[in-house]
Amino acid sequence: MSNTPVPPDFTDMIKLFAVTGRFVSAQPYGSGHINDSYVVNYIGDNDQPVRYVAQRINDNVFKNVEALNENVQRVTAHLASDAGDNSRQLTLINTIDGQTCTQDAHGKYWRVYDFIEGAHTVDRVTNEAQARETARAFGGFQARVASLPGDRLKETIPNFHHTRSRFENFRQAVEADQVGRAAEIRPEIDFAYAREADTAVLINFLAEGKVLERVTHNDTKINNVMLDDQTQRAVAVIDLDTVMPGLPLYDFGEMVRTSASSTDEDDPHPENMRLELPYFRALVEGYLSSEFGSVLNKTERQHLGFAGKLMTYENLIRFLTDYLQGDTYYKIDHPKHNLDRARTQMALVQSIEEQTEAMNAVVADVYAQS
Ligand code: ADP
Ligand code: GN1
Ligand code: MG
Repeated sequence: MSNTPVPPDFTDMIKLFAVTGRFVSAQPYGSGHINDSYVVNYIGDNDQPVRYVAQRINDNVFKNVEALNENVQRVTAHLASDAGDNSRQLTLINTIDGQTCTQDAHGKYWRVYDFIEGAHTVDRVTNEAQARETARAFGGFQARVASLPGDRLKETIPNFHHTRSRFENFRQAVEADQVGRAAEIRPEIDFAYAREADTAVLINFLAEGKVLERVTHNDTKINNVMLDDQTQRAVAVIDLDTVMPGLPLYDFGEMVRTSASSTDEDDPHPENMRLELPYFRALVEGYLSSEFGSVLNKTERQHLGFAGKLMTYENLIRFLTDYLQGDTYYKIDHPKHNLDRARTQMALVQSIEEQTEAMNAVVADVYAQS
């Protein structure tokens, strides 16, 4: 996914941060759908190259950037206090006057992170070890943020995984049909409407006290975990913008969507998309082996497969909503990008439905062996 080019006033912005040495260059970086990310190359005071990641925060998506920054600051500080011998954590670089971010001349917010070196992200799972590591990393992350001191984290995007309200937004987008695209995507709309009942399941469990709210990551897609270049082990969880109260099943479900699937989220050939059972097994094994594994209760354990379906469904209706509203939320590279994304999600929902029993049997088997 292309980021917008480096803006002309980039160097004015970056020199406000407590980065040391001499600025060399900056380039668009990464394939996230939300923020504009840039890798920034410096020559440090010791004449060695040093890199940073600068991000322009998407204030269309995050309406309260102050609250977002406060959350990220609290979470990164907490992770740092518990880092042990792992020095590779997401670390904010403050501005020279001690702020976590700054505003440019256009009022846009910028922040800077240390570049996590010797590690990489992947956009698509290609082996079981990656799936296992992803689940281990996010499970470990959930275990660590469980002891976050202080008040409840702010909701950086209200109702982020409230699938019922996501569905209502979708229905309204279909009815408003703002840019005249609804007729073209009737099969996709009907597919989503037919599964409306699923949207209430986890919300009802929460209301009935069958599952508990915890601090969760909420965006556990595979490219939000960094893997060591040599060992391929997970070294850090990144993209902390949506860390806030949520359900562990949302996090696990989102892992299923991107780490147990057979192709890219935006593969223009949806027939390539299916649920890969061996990757799903690796995810369950990785999650259970993490510090968080023992925290899950019976209802959560029984719905690990369903969570994968629900989160894939949620992404389906979010991509369709954005398509119907004229592509204002996610970055797109071409006019039908959101539709391509929606179609792979639809294929994945279908594939999960076809393999539900097999997925539940995998969960039971992994539990029996643990
Ligand atoms: P978005 O919200 O747009 O997804 P991310 O915070 O996930 O933004 O960043 C986009 C990409 O940039 C990540 O997928 C990762 O590849 C890279 N990235 C982000 N932060 C770092 C970092 N501190 N060190 C190295 N790479 C990073
Ligand atoms: C966005 O920021 P990124 O690319 O990691 C989105 C997720 C979606 C995902 C779909 C804040 O994630 O919720 O599941 O795209 N993040 C936000 O690929 O909306
Ligand atoms: Mg990301």
